[in-house]
Amino acid sequence: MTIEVNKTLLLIVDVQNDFCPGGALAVNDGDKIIGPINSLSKVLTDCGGKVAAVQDWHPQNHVSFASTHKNKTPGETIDTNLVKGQTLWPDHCVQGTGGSEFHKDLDTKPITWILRKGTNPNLDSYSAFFENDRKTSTGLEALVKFLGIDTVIIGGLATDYCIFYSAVDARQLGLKTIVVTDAVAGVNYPEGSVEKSIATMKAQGVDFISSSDLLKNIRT
Ligand code: VGL
Ligand code: ZN
Repeated sequence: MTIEVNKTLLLIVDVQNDFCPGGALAVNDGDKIIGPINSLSKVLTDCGGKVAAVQDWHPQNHVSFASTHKNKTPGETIDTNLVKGQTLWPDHCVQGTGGSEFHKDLDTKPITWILRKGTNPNLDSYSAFFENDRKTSTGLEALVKFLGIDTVIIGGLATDYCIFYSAVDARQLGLKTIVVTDAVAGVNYPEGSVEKSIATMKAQGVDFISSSDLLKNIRT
């Protein structure tokens, strides 16, 4: 795998307290991905690559929170004005709360851009590129184009939601897309969704590689 580092963007997705052990929407071993991400972001920036981080950043009473709706519990699905089949979650990543902060172990020094998504009270956004109506842009596409990026490397949480939608959208935008296997972890709700999402990403041309193998390619 050859990578032109100066056209490469590392996208660090939702490495926030609420998605890590002890958080409101904790992903199993969600904090284990931080070491590999820190190594990658350091090496990439040292070699002329670029790093952006994404934060899930919801207002209180967000449409994706079960608590916003009458008689709904997390895991249920609803049709909203804008989205058919929106999954409902526990309250998480509420703007300005500790749960929405980056995990303390994430090295934020190499991060140039921080993009917040899911800020519209009436519309969720799993993807870093397009919100859940699948047409409202977060602005990341414009940044990527402006910077002349042709490759995105993706790590973070969660494999079957924000990683999945971000990776599929990146492919749709014509970008070479690499998901780092030890730099992602999944919710796996419903059961089997991690496996299913990986199969779909592969079918869309997303590449999967371990951080150690990727680092070898970057350094040479
Ligand atoms: C996510 C569910 C709800 C994610 C965000 O980061 O994958 N999942 N909001
Ligand atoms: Zn969310």
